[in-house]
Parts: sequence; C-alpha cells; structure tokens
Amino acid sequence: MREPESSQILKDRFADIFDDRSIETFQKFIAPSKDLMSCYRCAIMEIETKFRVLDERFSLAHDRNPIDNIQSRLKSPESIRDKLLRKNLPFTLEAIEKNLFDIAGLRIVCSFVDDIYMLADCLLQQDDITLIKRKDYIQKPKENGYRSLHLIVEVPIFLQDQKKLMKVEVQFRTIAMEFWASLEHQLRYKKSLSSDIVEKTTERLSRCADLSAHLDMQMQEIKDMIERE
Ligand code: 0O2
Repeated sequence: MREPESSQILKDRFADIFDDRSIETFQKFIAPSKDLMSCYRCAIMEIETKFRVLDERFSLAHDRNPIDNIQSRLKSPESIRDKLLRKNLPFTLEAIEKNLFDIAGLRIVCSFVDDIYMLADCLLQQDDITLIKRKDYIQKPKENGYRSLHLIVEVPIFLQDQKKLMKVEVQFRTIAMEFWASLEHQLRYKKSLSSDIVEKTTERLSRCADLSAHLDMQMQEIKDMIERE
C-alpha cells in the first residue's frame, strides 16, 4: 500500500533524528488528536452560539446587552502536557478526554454580577446541557482574590455520522473581575518569582481584588436603582 504523502514528508524530514517506528507512532497520535481537538472546537462553537442567542434575546427584551465580550480558547499542548504531569496521568487521548475538562474554554465577560448568574442559569436550563461541575469563586473567592464563576458542562455536537458529548469549561466574569484576573495573570500567575516579591505583591493584589469586588457591587446597586426608577 502507498504511504500517505504527509507520512513520507515526515520521514524525509526527520529520517536522521527518528527511526521509522517512532515516526509511525507519532503519526498514529497526530490524526486522532487533530480529530479530538476539532471536536472541542465544535463544542466551543455550540456554546458560543448559545450565549450569542441569549445576549440577542435579552437585548431585545431589556434594551441592553448582558454580555460585554466572549473569548474562547483551546488549551495549548504545553498546558495539556503540564496538567497531565501534575495529575500524574498518562499522555494519551483517552486520559485527556476523561480527566481534563478545560481543553475547550469560553470566557463570558458580563456587565454586572447579576448577569453572570442569570446567564449561567439560562445555559443550565437548556435541555441539551449537563452540568458536570460548578466552582463559584465569586461567592467564595480564591485566597489571592481571584473571582469568577466556573462551570464545566457537557454539550452534544452532531457530526456527519455520530453525536458526541464534549466537555467545555465556561468562565463567567464581570469586566472588573476580568481586568483584575488578566493583569494578575500577566504579573504572576504560573511564573516562578522569588518568595520575597511574591510576599510583597500578594497582599496588594488581594486588596486590588477587594476594590474590584466593591466596584462591582456599586455598579450593580446603581443599575438596580436606575431600573427601579
Ligand atoms: P489556561 O489554559 O492557561 O487557561 P481542575 O481543573 O479542577 O483540576 P484547575 O485547573 O486549577 O483545577 O481549575 P480552576 O481552579 O477552576 O482554574 C482553572 C482556570 O481558572 C485557570 O486556567 C485560569 O484561567 C483561571 N484561574 C484560576 N485561578 C486563577 C488565578 O488565581 N488567577 C488568574 N488570573 N486566573 C485563575 P489555567 O489552568 O491557567 O489554564
């Protein structure tokens, strides 16, 4: 049987580094992993559409948009590798699909805290969505001040010949929570800093998180007051 062209190209390019068996093993992993990642991309599209529909319908009824912006990402191969290592799991697609629930991720940035819970409820009420896990870091912020509502949900995607259930992580934040988390991430999340600087910045970042929570509360109260009028 003739080898696929891409296989021959790989063999030609890496002939002096890897033997044929290694390249074949590598290729056996590549095709199914591309397929799995494509399924995660489809799941992101499904969930994103649901939120765009909710935003559209809400804006028709209430004359304002509860969603400021939507971001999405597929977890990077390096991040997947690190998480498998951290959880002591094998480097297999089965292990990824069974144990890592944040390969597909969406971030829904909302205007007000109430919008977060309203949108989360609307999503969970849909009959094709199953809630797998809920972490409410708004009610119970992380020690460093991180706030967000995280849902792991399962959503069906319909392929040419099958239906597949995919897990997706949805993070809900207000604009203020997003502002804090993205700067904190840039400044220190996952980076190996000296213990001295960590100590000096931890408390200040946590105070900034309190300020941002206070800002969210004020904005929510102002909105409620205007709506009552
Ligand atoms: P990426 O790919 O960079 O976005 P679990 O999945 O339950 O085993 P995990 O992964 O710690 O454990 O889950 P958790 O606590 O729900 O956090 C996952 C994601 O939330 C992180 O993704 C961040 O996006 C965000 N996050 C959590 N804590 C913080 C924080 O202290 N600061 C900031 N800025 N973001 C945070 P990853 O893992 O970074 O992956």
